[in-house]
Amino acid sequence: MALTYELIKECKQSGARLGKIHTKRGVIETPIFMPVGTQATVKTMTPEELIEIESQIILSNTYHLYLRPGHHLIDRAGGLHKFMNWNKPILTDSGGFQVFSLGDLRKISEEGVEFRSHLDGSKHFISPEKAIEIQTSLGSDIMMVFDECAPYPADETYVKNSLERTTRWAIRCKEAHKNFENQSLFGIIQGGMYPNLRKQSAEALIELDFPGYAVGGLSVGEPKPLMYEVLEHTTPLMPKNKPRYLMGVGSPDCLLEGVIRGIDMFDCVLPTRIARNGTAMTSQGKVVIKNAKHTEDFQGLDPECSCNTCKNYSKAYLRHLFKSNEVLGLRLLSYHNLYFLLQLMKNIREAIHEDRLLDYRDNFFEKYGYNA
Ligand code: PRF
Ligand code: ZN
Repeated sequence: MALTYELIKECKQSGARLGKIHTKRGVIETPIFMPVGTQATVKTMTPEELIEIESQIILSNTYHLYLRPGHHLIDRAGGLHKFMNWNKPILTDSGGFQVFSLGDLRKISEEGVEFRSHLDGSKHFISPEKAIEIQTSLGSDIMMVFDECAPYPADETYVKNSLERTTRWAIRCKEAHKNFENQSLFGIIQGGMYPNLRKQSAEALIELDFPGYAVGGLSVGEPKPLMYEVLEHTTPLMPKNKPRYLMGVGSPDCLLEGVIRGIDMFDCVLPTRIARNGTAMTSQGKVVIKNAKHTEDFQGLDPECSCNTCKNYSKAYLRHLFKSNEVLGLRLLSYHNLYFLLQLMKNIREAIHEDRLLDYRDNFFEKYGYNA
């Protein structure tokens, strides 16, 4: 068995859980946020810096690495960990979501998805078997089944057909997956915004006995209260003795609300993406660093943050870097935003441990604002 989940404690105030995921590359304390390294790099961050801010696991993408530099090259390099110099766990997404995001450039059939590369327009085909082959070459610790993430809104018939095909694809992924001593394969629950379809998907996948389960198809444009409602229906259907992963979610409010509804793992490009356009997440809410009011503000970004960016650099300096298009600005803000979210998760774990998660959430929102 490549991975086990140890349930340490259930929150007395909510559905939150404290746990540990044991992998061959170390223990992951949950709930956890996973920084995203789509192209075998968490944008602007060295792996040494990721360690410094206590990242426990990162996410990478099958689709992008298959197209460039190619999974065979990464295999020859000794696998993704060695290729990018990251020795802690890596989770790879299957490519399903990325391929489906291509819009006109793709064609879905029972067999798989035909698509054109966003890089050079060349034609490719990814099937469930191919997605497993690629992830096996990459050598990720956790791989994801090849799924379809239905758009929002979508009618019930469409979503039902889509989730049933996703279930058939999950069976094919499981059959293609051979390296289970070293790599764990997670199932992905789909079903859109329909509680009955979420139930159908969860039951079918639980039957297949994956070592972990993700909730896919959320944070695709629906209002946040609806996402919370769907989660409330879905997590109680998921096994207690396995990790639960909410895919593509990473704003502070959604992390808190997700944990409260029983989610253990999250990933999102949000912290690094908004950092590169000059937005910092801070304990007092978002800071838009180019704003003129920071011109002569010689204080750090976040008075409550003890990351290297906040300890050593002023808002005036960071603003200057962004106004001058200096790359150091992107690095310093990415570093802070990731530190901020990882620290938030650490605080959440501590609050669950001490049975005060709901108070922690209320205090957090009071300072941060609800419209995160
Ligand atoms: N499926 C996969 N990856 C994903 C999603 C999904 O539904 C989402 C939805 N938010 C993000 N990433 N495979
Ligand atoms: Zn900071």
